[in-house]
Amino acid sequence: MRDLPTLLAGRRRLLVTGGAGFIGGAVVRRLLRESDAIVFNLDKLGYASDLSSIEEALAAAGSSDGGAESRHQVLAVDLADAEATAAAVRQADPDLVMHLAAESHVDRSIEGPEAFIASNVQGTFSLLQAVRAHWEGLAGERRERFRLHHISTDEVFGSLGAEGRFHEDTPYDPRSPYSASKAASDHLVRAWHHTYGLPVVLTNCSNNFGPWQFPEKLIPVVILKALAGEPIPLYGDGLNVRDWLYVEDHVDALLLAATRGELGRSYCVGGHGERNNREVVEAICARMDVLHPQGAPHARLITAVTDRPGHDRRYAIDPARITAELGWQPRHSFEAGLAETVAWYLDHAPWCAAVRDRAQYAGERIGLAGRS
Ligand code: NAD
Ligand code: TDX
Repeated sequence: MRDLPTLLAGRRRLLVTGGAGFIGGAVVRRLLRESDAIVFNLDKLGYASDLSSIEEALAAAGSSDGGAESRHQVLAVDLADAEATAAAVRQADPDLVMHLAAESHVDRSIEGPEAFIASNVQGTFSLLQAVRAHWEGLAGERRERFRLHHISTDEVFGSLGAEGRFHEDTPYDPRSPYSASKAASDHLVRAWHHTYGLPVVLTNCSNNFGPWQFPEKLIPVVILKALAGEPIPLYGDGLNVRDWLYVEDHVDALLLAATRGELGRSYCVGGHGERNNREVVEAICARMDVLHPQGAPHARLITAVTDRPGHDRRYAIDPARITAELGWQPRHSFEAGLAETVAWYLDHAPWCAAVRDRAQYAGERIGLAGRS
């Protein structure tokens, strides 16, 4: 990948929404480490948010988060609040917006869909209106260069059978409250491009994994259950397939699409990493046997539990467009990324405990919506 300053091509003021979350945090760290841009991190600082990875990165670079000249400025704003969002966009005065803020956990969307409509639909609408006003006020080169990059998911395309892969022309068919809210946000972004001319780029990515992911998603849940010697919950028959991508490879794709993607175009991102859930869980248990032999064999903890309501069977991405047009390639194999991730969680047990405590989430099953 080209170096970041070359990609940014003089864009100095970057607004990242959701930068206190898992993927947004990885984007912010990369921007702080590899460019001299000022990053405005707009986040409602919700249950899944944590800034310690960014604070660590700033400390390593010998810089802090406090001063007026700080390269990292946190804007604690809920996008569902249109006025606060407009004020935050005016304050950031951005050359580029990367929109990652969203409620992101499917199980929580089954339990409480309202928050997903508020953040993902209403929030994206507020942001689009605020960004449109900002862009219409720009002139000259700043207006020419400006873009909004909307970050979305492969789940908008629905569920695959045994064959085929999602691509940019796959019809939308979302089936969970989460994926429906993300599909709605994609449609809003495209509408603002077609109707108002807002310069946008979209990406739809498959399942991410890596360090600093809030421990409610499959991979960190399994690591922490195995470490605690507790039953590892495998939904249904364990044969649902996801296309796993290491988070830093997603960040590569996002920075390419945000800066080099064709306006109005979307790019599917996936890592050629298809695995069924049983394979993923067994691979984690095997790593745990090496790194935490006291608990071996961890696979004895794998426990079939009631399936997720409406559980999508298979996701898989054909990343041919982003590979051919933008030169993107994943740099981590699933095995290498997983080994790093398992080791990272074992080294960060206090962080996991602290973020779970703060979120009042102890690792219990969510999202059965009345089933048991
Ligand atoms: P995350 O839950 O770890 O972080 C999301 C962040 O957005 C949180 O810090 C949260 O506080 C913030 N946020 C949510 N609603 C907000 C609002 N109304 N106003 C301001 N901030 C708000 O999620 P993630 O896994 O980092 O996902 C980031 C984005 O990438 C999401 O848009 C998600 O749909 C998309 N995505 C995620 C994956 C994945 O596997 N995790 C895959 C493809 C796409
Ligand atoms: O304890 C579990 N046991 C289990 O079998 C959990 C938490 C999940 N699962 C299954 C459900 C899925 O088939 O594992 C698979 C992965 O589940 P999640 O980690 O919850 O991810 P998924 O539902 O696939 O959605 C993720 O990928 C796409 C992200 O959470 C989304 O934000 C992203 O858009």
